[in-house]
Order: sequence, then structure tokens, then C-alpha cells
Amino acid sequence: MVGAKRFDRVAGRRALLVLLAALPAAVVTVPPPAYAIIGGESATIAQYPWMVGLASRSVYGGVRSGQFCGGVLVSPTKVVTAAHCLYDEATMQPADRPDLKVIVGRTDLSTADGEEVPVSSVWIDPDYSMHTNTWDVAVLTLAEPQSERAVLPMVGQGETAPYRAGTMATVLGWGDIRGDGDYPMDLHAVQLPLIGDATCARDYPTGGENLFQSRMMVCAGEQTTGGRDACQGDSGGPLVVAGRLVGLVSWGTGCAQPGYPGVYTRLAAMADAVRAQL
Ligand code: 4AZ
Repeated sequence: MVGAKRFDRVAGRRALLVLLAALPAAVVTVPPPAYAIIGGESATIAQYPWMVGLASRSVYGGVRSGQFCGGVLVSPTKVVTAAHCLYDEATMQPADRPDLKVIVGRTDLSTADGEEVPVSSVWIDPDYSMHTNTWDVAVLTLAEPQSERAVLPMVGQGETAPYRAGTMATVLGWGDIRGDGDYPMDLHAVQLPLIGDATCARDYPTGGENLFQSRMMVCAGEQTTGGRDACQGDSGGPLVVAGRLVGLVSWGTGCAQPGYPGVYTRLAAMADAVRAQL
């Protein structure tokens, strides 16, 4: 049902784009895509076997396996995710989720494919602040090693080259595909360019939780047109450049709006601290 509807939407949009491509560019303005992670397309765990979901059925219900965030398998027993995924938005304190699981090997959250692996311990970056969204990284230890699954290598401490503006990155998640609470069952992926620090500093100049800080954050998206972005539910998921984990979905104003790109945890800023947990 949901899948069929989305397929129709995608097919309809393709037809529209073919039509628009035939018209003189000056006559038409192409609306931003309104489907997928946002502006992406369906993907599978076979394509991205190190992609995982964080889930709590007691808190989020069982319809979508209890999924509420993304994460990445970086070793057989370790998952990197965003610290804010492990916090309670209401209390601003670490969340109490005794049934926290890591979903591995599952593309479609309505199925029982793969496994729901218990978490034996949680490390949250000691510098993480929910008030400023800074140092938004955490490491989960799995109770059952995933020795047969592929892992994603991580960027090195202090690396800068992978973050050059215009570099194409891939973002993955099971989050909102329209920015209006439309949560898909299947994994989505989008390719988007990294945005330079000076640009993002202009996009998010104010203090508190809306201040861009290039030391431990990096932005990605379509600065002028919007249309491609991570959204609610994608948090903690990977920003991948050239086959390595360089960032985590962290925050942003709304989703896929021009001038308000997605902000990601810049993993090169804390790669050593994360590696110390592996
Ligand atoms: C969120 O609330 C969220 N557009 C994640 C990513 C973005 C915005 C919000 C980026 O989890």
C-alpha cells in the first residue's frame, strides 16, 4: 500500500521531469522533490549492510519495528550514532529505554528480516550538549557480535579533505520522506553536496541550538534550491563520503528548505574519542 503509493509518486514525477526537460528552461521552475529521505529514493540493506536502526518498541510502538534513529556498524560489536538519539527531548536527560535494540539486516521495518540486537552499554561523548547540539556522537555496544556483517570505515582524526565544499555525500535513513510526518517502511538514500563552513555559518548564525560550529559540525544539502535533506527520524544515520563514515545526521531547521541545510556531526573532530570506544 504505502510502497505502491510512493512508486506512483516517483513515476509521476519522472514523467513530469521528462516533460519539463523538453520545455525552455526559462519558462518553468521545477518544484523541489517532495518524496524520499527527502529528495532521495528507496535503498536496501543489501546495498548498505552496515546501516542500522535504533528501536524501542515500548516507546515508539511496533508498526515500524519501534525505529526512531539511524546508526552505523563500525565494528562487529559497535554502532556509532548521534548522542541526541539517546536523550529524552522533554526532560533533556538521557532517555530510559530498557528495550533499546539495534536493528540489523532489515530494509523494510514492517518485516522481521534480520535481527533486533540488544545493547549492552552506551557511551555518550562527555562534551555532548543538547542545548547547543555540539559533540553529537555516541557509541553503542551490541550484546551479540555481528561478525558476518560488513562494517563502514570511519574518517581519521583531524582529516579535512573529505569535507571540501561540493563533495558529494550519501545520507541514509528511515526518517520522514516529506517533512510532514510521512515515515516510510523502507530505507531511503539521497546524494547531496557538502556545503562550505562559511556558507553554513551564515545559514545558522544565531546562538543556542541554532548556531553552526564548524569545529564539530558540517553541513550538506542544496543551499539555494533545497529539496534534498535528512529529516526527523534520520538522526544518527550516516553521512558517507568515498566509502567512509564522515558525519552523522544531527540537526537543522525544518527539512529540505533553501538556506537551511542539514547539519551533521563532523566525525573527524572526535574520531579518536570514538575509536577509543571500539
Ligand atoms: C530531527 O529532528 C532532524 N533537516 C534531523 C535532521 C534534520 C532536521 C531535523 C535536518 O531528527
